[in-house]
Amino acid sequence: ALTTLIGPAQHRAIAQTKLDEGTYKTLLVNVDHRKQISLDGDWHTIIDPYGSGLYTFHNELRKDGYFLNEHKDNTEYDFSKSPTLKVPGDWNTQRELLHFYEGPLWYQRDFTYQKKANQRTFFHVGAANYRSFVWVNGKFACQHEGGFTPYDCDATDLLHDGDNFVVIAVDATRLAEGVPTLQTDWFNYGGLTRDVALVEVPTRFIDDYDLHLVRGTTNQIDGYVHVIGASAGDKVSVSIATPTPTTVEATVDANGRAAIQLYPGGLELWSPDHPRLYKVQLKTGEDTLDDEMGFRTVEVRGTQILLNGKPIFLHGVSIHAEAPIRTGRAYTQEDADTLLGWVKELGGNYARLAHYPHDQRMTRTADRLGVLIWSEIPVYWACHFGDPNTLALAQSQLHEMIRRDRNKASVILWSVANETPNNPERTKFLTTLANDAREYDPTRLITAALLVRTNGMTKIVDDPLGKALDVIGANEYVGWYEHEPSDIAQTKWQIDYQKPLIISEFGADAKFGLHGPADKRWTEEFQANVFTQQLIMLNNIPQLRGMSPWILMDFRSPRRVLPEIQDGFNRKGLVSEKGEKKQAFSVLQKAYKNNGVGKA
Ligand code: GCB
Repeated sequence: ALTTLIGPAQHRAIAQTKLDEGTYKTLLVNVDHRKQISLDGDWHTIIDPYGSGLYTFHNELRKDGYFLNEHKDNTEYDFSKSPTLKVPGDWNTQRELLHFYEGPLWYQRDFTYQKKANQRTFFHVGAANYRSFVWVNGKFACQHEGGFTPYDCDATDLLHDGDNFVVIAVDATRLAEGVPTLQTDWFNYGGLTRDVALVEVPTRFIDDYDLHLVRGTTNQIDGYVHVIGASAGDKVSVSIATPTPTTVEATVDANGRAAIQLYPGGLELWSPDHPRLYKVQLKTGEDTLDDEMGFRTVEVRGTQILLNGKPIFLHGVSIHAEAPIRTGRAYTQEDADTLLGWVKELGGNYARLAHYPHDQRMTRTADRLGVLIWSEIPVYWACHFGDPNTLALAQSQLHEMIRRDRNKASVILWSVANETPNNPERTKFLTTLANDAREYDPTRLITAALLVRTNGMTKIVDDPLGKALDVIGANEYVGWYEHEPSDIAQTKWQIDYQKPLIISEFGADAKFGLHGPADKRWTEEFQANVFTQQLIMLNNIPQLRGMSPWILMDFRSPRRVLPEIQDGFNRKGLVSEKGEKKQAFSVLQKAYKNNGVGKA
């Protein structure tokens, strides 16, 4: 009953449509180093709240939907006369009319193309929130569900020489059984929110690889290269431009996979203080793929997190993919430089990228700047943990996240969830995800942000999900959602796991420029005091190994409606959405710069 209040049946029709053929099967790794024909820019758009571009008046799938991009006498739409939106970019902040619109919305663009022999062409979408359907020259190419991970659809046979067009229907309608589910504390920016491009590869090409430093060593790099279009016995080579450049050749097996092992000479290990990246080149047949990679190990020993074998403390902050100054979904290099620049300015060595995978520019930039990264899938709050389709969806987003970023030295933590309700169904669901992540990438640490129980002035970490994790993440809001700031320092902690603990969130709202006494909520002084008291409390937790307070910058959230203070923004930022620093910024900066918290 509630779902019909959200929108008429057809409003949800596109988001819930499953077209049977063409679900993408390929996901190109390191696509930003591939030759691309960018399709960024102005796309024609049609707002289609009833889904009439895909459904007939009796709600059957149309054979002549908007995807045909027709111009007949009786055609009742015309992309060429419809207004444009910028790609990449959420639609909500580009046109006032679309501020709270969740879709569906149709995108169309013309482009010219020349087919080349012995080549495959993929249509790459960096991210489209939440579901999207791609047609090339009127033919269905692929669909994707999940708003924060990339996909590639094979357009080789759909393209022709000369004029071509592509139509993408994007629906950001929230679905109860989706990932994320209906309720979140962030804005549901819809649209083609990241780069769109054509990517050309030879018919035999590298789609995926993994190269990582082996734990306990300082010069052994293991992994694999996966090749599409290869025959067993085909060769691949991997070169690393260390002071003594090292190349290894390997042979592809019947599954297209070549195991790699090499010992580069003079390898300097990557760390936040020394974010050394090396040029890496992979080759097979006509395909050459370059990368820039750092090499380091990360592991847990008792309650320690070890980076390159040495204990490390994570001085960090949480970040949403929200664009500084202009607001809206972040996607530019400048956005990444600004956000991660603030982390460096704080004296931080770590960022939690909440609550979904961010644009690849963030992890690339973190590699370059030396910022350790926690990366997360949007399994957030009350997902439908009993639904096997929801699990499959979470698994595909987990896979896509790991696959895209597994060659980034900065990324050390995969998080499977945030603040989920503690019940057996949920524990089973998330344990499956944690085990999947570990199996898919045994070189990193698995975590989740747990809710913490309260008993009087004691915070208790005993969520059974902790058993499945390498590192315990815990969110707590002592001094904001519970108790007063003056209670924080006396709060005791009972942690049932002998594992490293990261306080993945704490914080308080403050409106930039609002001043008053330290016990007056919403003022900068109140927030600064919460940070001061929290740092005292956190210093007394012996197994604390890191923190990522909530949050670097104010971000848009429809839940935050208090006039004159929130006005549609969660105000827990250390800086406002315009980049103005609040007092708490310098409280945290002083602590991080003086190493005033967290002795590893
Ligand atoms: C939380 C959530 C985060 C919210 C934050 C808040 O615990 O993990 O997404 O934005 O609290 O401000 O309430």
